[in-house]
Amino acid sequence: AQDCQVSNIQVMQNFDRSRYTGRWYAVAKKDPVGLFLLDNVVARFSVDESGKMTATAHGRVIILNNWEMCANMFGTFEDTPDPAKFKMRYWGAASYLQTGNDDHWVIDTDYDNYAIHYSCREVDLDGTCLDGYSFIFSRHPTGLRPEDQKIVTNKKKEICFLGKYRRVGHTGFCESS
Ligand code: DAO
Repeated sequence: AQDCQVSNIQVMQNFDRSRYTGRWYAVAKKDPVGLFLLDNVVARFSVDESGKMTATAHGRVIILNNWEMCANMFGTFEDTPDPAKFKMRYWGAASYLQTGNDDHWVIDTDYDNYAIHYSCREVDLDGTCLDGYSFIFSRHPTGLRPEDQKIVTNKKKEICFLGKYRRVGHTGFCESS
């Protein structure tokens, strides 16, 4: 099932962006080269009047060598022919934060408990992902429910990121700002 070709990765069927809205807590992350968001990552998705998906996110970051702060980020999503695949343009509330334009794919979600996100920034010559990142999101700050863990592990395998995730902690660092 998994040949690790980015073009063969299965995404969520009939993705429903309105059911995806609201708060998601990142509970695990596979980092890209030059990681940015460290922990305390919470994303909030919305759908505007015209039906476009947008998001805000915050997370702890370390910038300029050693300055720890809470980054407030914004994202807008451009639709593609696949309803679960978006192009995400993102930027920070402050000019020194990261900006970019990444793929943003929803691999799987039950909308109420878990979601698996995937983004490959650079596809290798052999069609596999050379530089990518992925968030495992939960609706619950405490983490994934035991019954969702097996599904998530299988999907990590399918996107060829199994074993590459680290846990994302929530200590309240970004709650005051
Ligand atoms: O943390 O290393 C990284 C890469 C993540 C970059 C994207 C951050 C901004 C996201 C904004 C909207 C939401 C999901």
